[in-house]
Amino acid sequence: MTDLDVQKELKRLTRRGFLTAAVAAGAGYAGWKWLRTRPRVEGAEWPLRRMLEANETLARAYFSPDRLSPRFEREDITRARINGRLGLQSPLDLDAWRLHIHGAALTLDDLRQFPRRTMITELRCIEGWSTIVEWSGVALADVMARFGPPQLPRYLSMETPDRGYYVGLDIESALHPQTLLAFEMNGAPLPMLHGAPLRLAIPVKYGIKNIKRIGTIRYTDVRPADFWGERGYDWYAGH
Ligand SMILES: Nc1nc2c(c(=O)[nH]1)N[C@H]1C(S)=C(S)[C@@H](COP(=O)(O)O)O[C@H]1N2
Ligand SMILES: [Mo]
Repeated sequence: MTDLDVQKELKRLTRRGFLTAAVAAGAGYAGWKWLRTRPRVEGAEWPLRRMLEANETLARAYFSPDRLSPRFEREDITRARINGRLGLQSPLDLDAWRLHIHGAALTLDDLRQFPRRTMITELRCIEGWSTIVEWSGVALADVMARFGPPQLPRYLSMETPDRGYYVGLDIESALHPQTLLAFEMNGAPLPMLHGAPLRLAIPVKYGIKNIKRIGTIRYTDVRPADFWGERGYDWYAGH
């Protein structure tokens, strides 16, 4: 499939999914009730879930580690916006913080030993807005190569130290060259509400996967729990 075909197909499927919902809604309360009483599949009524699954299949087919998310210039950087404080409410002692990964407990200085990476990319929220941000940190793939099993499993999960927020990632997206463990944002240390001391910057995914204040990274072959995935959003959340 060419880019254009994929874009068209995605549009068509999305439209069809929305149409199912719109028809149900248009039929008035009865229709809405019908939609809302469809059996739930992983947290969403099936017509909606079918749409999300179609999107995931296409996004996966479309996904390639060589496909880079658009990069921007310094002058494109927009005013930062704070969204989502789940897992950020408990007090955090920055000196005591560690990244727990594959039996290791790493400090920020340990992470700084990896090659430094900087990128200016779009952070796109499913709510419909986006910001352009400069992120600096290290490639998650580099850290995984050092702190991970020789044979990588299919998934990886990340959670905040208090487990108030958690995301699941397919291993391909985790290994993507633009997937960073970021400790700086727009040229300054990561502010608290943007996820200090360490967050995920993953422009191939929607904002929901860009977890702030990472405490633990785990490897697994079982599709991991995902905060918004459990609440009916697309688990894959690629765009
Ligand atoms: N720990 C944590 N990380 C999170 C969230 C959250 O609620 N808690 N919200 C997510 C959502 S929905 C978005 S859009 C981005 C927003 O990042 P920002 O606040 O740095 O703009 O963070 C993501 N990471
Ligand atoms: Mo978001």
